[in-house]
Amino acid sequence: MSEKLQISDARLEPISQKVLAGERLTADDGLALFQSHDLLAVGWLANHVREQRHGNLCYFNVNRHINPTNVCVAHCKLCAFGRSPDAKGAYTMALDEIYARGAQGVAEGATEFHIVGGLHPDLPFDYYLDLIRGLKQRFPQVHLKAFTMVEVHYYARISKLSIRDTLLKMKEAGVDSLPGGGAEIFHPRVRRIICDHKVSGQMWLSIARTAHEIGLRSNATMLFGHVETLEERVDHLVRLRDTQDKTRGFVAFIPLEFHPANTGLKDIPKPTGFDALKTIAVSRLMLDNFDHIKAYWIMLTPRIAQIALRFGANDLDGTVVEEKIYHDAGATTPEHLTREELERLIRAAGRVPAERDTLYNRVDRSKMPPPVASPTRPSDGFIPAASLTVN
Ligand code: V47
Repeated sequence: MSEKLQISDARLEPISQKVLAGERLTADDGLALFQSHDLLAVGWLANHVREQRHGNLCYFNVNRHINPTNVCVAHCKLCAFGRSPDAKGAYTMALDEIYARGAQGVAEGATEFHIVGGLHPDLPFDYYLDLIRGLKQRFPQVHLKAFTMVEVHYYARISKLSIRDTLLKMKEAGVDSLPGGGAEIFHPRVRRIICDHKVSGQMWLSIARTAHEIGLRSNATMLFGHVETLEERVDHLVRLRDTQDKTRGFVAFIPLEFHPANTGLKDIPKPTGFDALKTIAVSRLMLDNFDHIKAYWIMLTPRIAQIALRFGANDLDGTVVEEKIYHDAGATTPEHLTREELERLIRAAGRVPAERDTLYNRVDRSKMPPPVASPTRPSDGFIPAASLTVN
């Protein structure tokens, strides 16, 4: 990217002055940024803010996704993952199966389990609490980032508890933070089309606020590139920014690119790389109170995610290992990148890799007990702790 800002779209001039002066952007500014085709200028500004906050560092973590069930009563049009209980491919993991996955993750050095699943019609809330207790008991050192606002809402309903009490029980069982999924686009017009049985945008934000109030931090996402307008994207970002002003509980923001294959919206063309990079850049510029913007390589592809590190993103997410939500929706990316591969992508973008935990504390492998090679995936990117260095 050029050392100097070069603007070819005159509408970006006043916005660039605000960004350089550290002033908050308005919804109209956000819209102008989204409407602009001057991607390099938008990216330059986002990169400027990103470097002010994080210098040259790019974060990643060693994590493992666990999706306990894909059985789901919501039947969202946007989703290719959820199944009816008797549908082909429907599964629900026994708790021992989940613990075995956890053990495998720990053997590979995971510091986080990212746990999300479908809204199962028959599993009681206790299944999820036992799952968390069991993982925490076995792997107390691993951060459990578990259950989206949508799942929390469902558990409250099936257990007849308030949202607050549901969250308190989750916390007591060992949930450390919440992932950012299920936010989609908050505007009701969009939700009616893509996920009409899911919690409203307002409810999603209210649950996030309650989680933050009881000391559970969370991430936030935005699913882009389907039926939403640019105004609705801006509205989504502004609502998140307003909530963050109140709670400061959001850790990271993850723009999620829509994958249409095998969904009820399969005729919608996939978002372009141009749109993905612009959305990451505009998110960085609008969300001035979010520290971290993730380029989730699983959905962006490692190539676009790498470029995003110069367009506002400061994190590549993690090693992941097993991913179902995007791969059921036709993603052709790998399900796993090794730590070495993540570091190579980061270095090749001129950034300095920094391993982090879920809350962005630096991970120093030299101070951790060495992971043991996994019995089931012995040579898949496993690097003994002794050979790891923290930058
Ligand atoms: O909530 C579902 C989205 C989300 C599709 O918090 C789809 O660190 C695209 O939230 N095409 C789950 N997207 C993933 C998620 C996430 C990912 C990585 C990190 C974190 C974090 C959170 O994926 C869902 C939904 O918004 N999704 N189906 C689809 N066909």
